[in-house]
Amino acid sequence: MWSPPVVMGVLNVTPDSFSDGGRYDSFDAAVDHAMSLKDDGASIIDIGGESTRPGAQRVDAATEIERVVPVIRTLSAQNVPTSIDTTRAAVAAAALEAGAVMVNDVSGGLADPAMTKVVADAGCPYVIMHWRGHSAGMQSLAVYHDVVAEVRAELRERVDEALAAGVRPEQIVVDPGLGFAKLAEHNWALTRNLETLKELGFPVLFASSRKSYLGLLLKDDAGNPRPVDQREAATLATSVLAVAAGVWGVRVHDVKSTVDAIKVWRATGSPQIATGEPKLS
Ligand code: PMM
Repeated sequence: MWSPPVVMGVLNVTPDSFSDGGRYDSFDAAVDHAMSLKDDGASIIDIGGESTRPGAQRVDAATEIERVVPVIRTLSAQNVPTSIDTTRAAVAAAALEAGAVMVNDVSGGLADPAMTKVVADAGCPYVIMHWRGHSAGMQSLAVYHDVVAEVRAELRERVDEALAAGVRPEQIVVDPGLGFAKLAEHNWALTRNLETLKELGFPVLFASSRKSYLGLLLKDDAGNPRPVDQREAATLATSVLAVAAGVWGVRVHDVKSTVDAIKVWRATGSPQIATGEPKLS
């Protein structure tokens, strides 16, 4: 169940995330949804208590902890593996204490210098995503000469800093951070060049699910982007392409269709199965 490709189910316990914001911000709704993601075949449930959509305002750490910890604790008691989606060391520490088994830091340690120590001490898998700044102003940072080379180099810096803080190489997963300080053209270039990111030597996580560049691709004749709830086929297409390119995992909202699509890909007997740590088992 844990072997690559890992399917990470998204659960945002927030009132304002771009896709599922406001749907699972009560404890019961969040736990129910996590259980259904698990039944659909998710390897792990990625739980966030702060929206990272472009332009989002921040909440404080106490609010984030209040939102995620009871859900993580309940799921852990039922043996449902969870990861904590946060940029804050205090939130990561509280989530790990409540039973989370992985830290997903969209800032790759940039937002909070204390994060790498928490992860090093926990010894858990650590997702280092490419990031240039908090959501409120991040799209003004989407300026690149060569996006693939720059994302790779900036991820390398984050990885080196994590290693210097005592994180072990086998804990690390890297993620290109689609949509974070990136325009559509940057996301497509990164998708086309996953091989270059794999050359960093770490498993790659790919997270395109329902993102706005897919809405732009599928815009109608009047130029209106495809609404968030109608981007599932495009999400599946990109996720399967990424799996076929050898990523370690995909982070998605619709786990069931992703698991089905990966079964289709597997049936082709493709040799491109990602290998390596972390094994999450
Ligand atoms: N995107 C979002 C949130 N967390 N984590 C990783 N590792 N990679 C991502 O691309 C990523 C993330 C934003 O999407 P959401 O609001 O649907 O969770």
